[in-house]
Amino acid sequence: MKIGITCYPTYGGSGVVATELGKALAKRGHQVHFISYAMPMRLSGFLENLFYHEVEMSSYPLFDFPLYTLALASKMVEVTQYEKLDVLHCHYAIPHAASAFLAKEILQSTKPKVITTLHGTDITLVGLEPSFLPVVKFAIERSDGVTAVSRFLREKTLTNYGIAKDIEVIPNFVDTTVYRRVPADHIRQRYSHPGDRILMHTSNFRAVKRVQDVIKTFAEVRKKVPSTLLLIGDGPDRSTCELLSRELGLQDSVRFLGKQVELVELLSSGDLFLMPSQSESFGLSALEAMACGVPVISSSVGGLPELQLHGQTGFIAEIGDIDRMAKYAIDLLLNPAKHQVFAEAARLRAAEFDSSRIVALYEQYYERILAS
Ligand code: GMT
Repeated sequence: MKIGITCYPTYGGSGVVATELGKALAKRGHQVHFISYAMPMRLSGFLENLFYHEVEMSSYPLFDFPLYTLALASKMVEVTQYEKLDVLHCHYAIPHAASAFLAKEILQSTKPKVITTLHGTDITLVGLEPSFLPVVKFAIERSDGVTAVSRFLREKTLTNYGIAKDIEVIPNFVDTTVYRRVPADHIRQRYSHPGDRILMHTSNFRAVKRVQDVIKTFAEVRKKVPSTLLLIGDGPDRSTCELLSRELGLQDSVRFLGKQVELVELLSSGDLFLMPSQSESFGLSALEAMACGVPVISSSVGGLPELQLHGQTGFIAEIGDIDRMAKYAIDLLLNPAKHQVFAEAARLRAAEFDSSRIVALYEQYYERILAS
């Protein structure tokens, strides 16, 4: 197949899923064309069957705001025409699905099938704003195929937008041959004190991630267990979090590592992964941690309970219940045998979301939509 993929190229789960999917499809012999305003973060190096088309944005005095939706639609038209794409696969509905609809309307003879994958806040937050809602609803309804990354997100889409449409649930995935526990003593030595247990969190530090709860939970854990907290990523809440760590006197044990591309060794140094999000349609970073044998303490929101199993791969608590999250963390960290059982269960659970299985589901879905 010839597949066009559009995603946000920067840090963020939807871009990661789109890029890993494109790479996996290219390895399986499909021709994959990424169409975006910048090279997706995980798309470095030469890969056979993989192409990148940059959406050029011209500036013009009249345009106070960049007209990305239109420029993207034009690029989709161009690439579809010249590369004879079968499918335009949009990750994150806003604005990609609307651009794809426009592109398809413009293309007369070479109409590709448009598939939209819903990831999270495109449905649960931004998409609900009055300035976007009608367009998001329309673009979803007019896509030839729609997938969601969890059952939670499918239900939210159907109810929040009053849409009557078949939405296929295809969960996120991880390559467990890459994401596995590797030696990481050098990371422990570099960032923590001898004998410390390592708690970990990776995110884009947006309010929805509740990174302050990570720090507050860690503060409780540290009263009982010598430990270090590694915070990976960057975003709007980082300064507040750095301030909070200092206020709590934790500046020597909370380490801010910023944005990182190579996560496997870092995750492999972890004993526990914390994800106390306000909203989380899937929780890809928790899955990556689980694949590296790290049990997860998470909130109970969205698709998280579809991924991690309470009392087996980690524990689930109500949003904001710092005391309970700390209690669960302390329980696991003070019981090495129990921790080991959870770590193995986390890895086994992650294997159920291995890319080899999930990428095949996307392939089958493309075939089904192309035949419709
Ligand atoms: O929806 C977002 O906030 C952005 C999106 C992203 O691009 O990072 O994250 C969502 O998609 C990920 C990949 O499918 C999921 O793992 C995240 O749970 C989801 N984020 C939220 O629902 C907050």
